[in-house]
Amino acid sequence: MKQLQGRITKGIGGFYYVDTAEGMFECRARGIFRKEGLTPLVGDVVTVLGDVESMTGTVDAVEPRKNVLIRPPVANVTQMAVVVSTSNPAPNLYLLDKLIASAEYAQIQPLICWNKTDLDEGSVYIEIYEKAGFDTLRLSAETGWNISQLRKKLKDQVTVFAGNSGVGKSSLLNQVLEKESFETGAVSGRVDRGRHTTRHSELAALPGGGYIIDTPGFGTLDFSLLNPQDCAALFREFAPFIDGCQFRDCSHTVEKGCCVLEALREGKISQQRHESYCRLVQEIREAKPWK
Ligand SMILES: Nc1nc2c(ncn2[C@@H]2O[C@H](COP(=O)(O)OP(=O)(O)OP(=O)(O)O)[C@@H](O)[C@H]2O)c(=O)[nH]1
Ligand SMILES: [Mg+2]
Ligand SMILES: [Zn+2]
Repeated sequence: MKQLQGRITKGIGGFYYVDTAEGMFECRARGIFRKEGLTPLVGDVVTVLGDVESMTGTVDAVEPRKNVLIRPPVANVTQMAVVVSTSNPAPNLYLLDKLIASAEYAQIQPLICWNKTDLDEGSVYIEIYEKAGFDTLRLSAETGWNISQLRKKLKDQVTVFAGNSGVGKSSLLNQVLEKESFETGAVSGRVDRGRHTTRHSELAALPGGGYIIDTPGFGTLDFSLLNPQDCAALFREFAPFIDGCQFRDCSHTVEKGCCVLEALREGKISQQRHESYCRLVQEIREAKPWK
């Protein structure tokens, strides 16, 4: 038996698949974890006691986690690639803004990936996000345009790919890996069937270092820990104006003399981003009327 460091890439039916310098080990978790109420997660950095002949072993220890995402359940994510298509389906900017906010909330770097630029350039939308200061890529999984740029951004990061169904997350990942690792599917009919082409979360190792995670497209996020007054901090381009706002309890939605609203009028903050902000505040207020 040999002690090895590795990363859990997949968990299925009580087995954990751990990527190590000596290859992939199929492991069981040590019984003690269950007693302690600890479930190893995809993304965990672990110590394995492994048998190199059979490539099987046990997960013996889990390193402290830097963060944990609930949906998908993944640990130690460093970057969220928020994928949005310029066309087919048309961009859902509220979902995009919510995904960005959830990345900011989890202190994960957002990377906005505009896919399907072969169908539509999408410049009107893209410029909003560039101006707001986000790392933004124009891509096409169909033609392979800018995939090398995407590879550079993914190097040595643990990147989760998020975005609604049909935007091309799996297609982009297949391009990055230069093989058909992930199942893709046609856009039409998905909603009717009520299911996604991608159904579980799994880390894939990148040849140059780093991991990527495909996720089933999702349209809802867990903001249950978030209060309305925390939302403004999740819209990074508001920051310089929030500090200047003279009202301590300003919601930055309707108040006269609000610096954020002033910046909005002057075009320093985009109308569309501020609308998403107001909608998110409203959504959280409705979910938590006591706040
Ligand atoms: N024209 C064009 N079509 C694309 C592009 N990328 C993906 N597609 C197509 O869009 C459809 C959906 O792609 P998927 O990669 O399965 O989308 P997904 O985001 O993984 O979807 P879920 O797994 O359901 O969340 C497929 O038919 C792809 O061929 C692109 O850049 N341009
Ligand atoms: Mg997919
Ligand atoms: Zn204000």
